[in-house]
Amino acid sequence: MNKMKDYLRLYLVMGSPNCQERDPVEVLQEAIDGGITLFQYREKGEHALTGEEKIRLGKALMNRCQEANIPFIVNDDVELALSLGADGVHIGQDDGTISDVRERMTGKLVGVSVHNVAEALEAVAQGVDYIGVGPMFFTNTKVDIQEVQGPRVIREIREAGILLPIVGIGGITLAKAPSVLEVGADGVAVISAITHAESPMKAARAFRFQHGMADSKRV
Ligand code: TZP
Ligand code: IFP
Ligand code: MG
Repeated sequence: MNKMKDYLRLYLVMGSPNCQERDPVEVLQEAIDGGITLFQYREKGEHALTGEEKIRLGKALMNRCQEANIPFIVNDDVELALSLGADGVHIGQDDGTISDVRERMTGKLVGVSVHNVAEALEAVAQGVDYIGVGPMFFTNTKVDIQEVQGPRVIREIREAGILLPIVGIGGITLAKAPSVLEVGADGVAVISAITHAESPMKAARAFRFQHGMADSKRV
């Protein structure tokens, strides 16, 4: 569990639609060089790749993660996660029952999106490895988002006695990251703060060196 908490420190979530004109493999490599600690392949939204192309990009991104010893998680798609040999999968509340996914991903990481204490308690009961709580702040990156609840939900989840590794997500910038960590998150998950940065490497590095996020292990 402590290892999972370390992995959540700076979690990059990304797919080709988040990279505009840039090569996603290059964006990921820069982010790795800047110190991300976990990666989720989320190929979603307008112009998202499908079929063979989605698989091919997934393999290329997974290779970079493996070279850097960073776990590679697939969003939503259990089949893809299993066929690629990914380290885990991240699912939403509507992506099949957690227990079914937990069973199919034996020995792998399973993360779940939660929005309140009740969903967090259910995730604990189902034996997930971590929960993603969001959206913390307003974001344009995901269209079907739930209501913005702010870091308060994470505080409530911690106050309910839940010790599970937690990452906050949604509209998190360098300036807002401390408010997410302060309420008990183990790390922050970001898309645009890194993928839209002029230098994804410098953006990642800035998060890592911010108060409470730097450690002696990497970078
Ligand atoms: N889930 C909740 S908010 C979000 C996802 C995938 C998008 C986060 O993107 P950004 O650019 O970091 O706000
Ligand atoms: N949280 C996370 C994570 N990923 C998602 N894709 C999501 C919510 C909708 F960062 F992994 F926790
Ligand atoms: Mg989903």
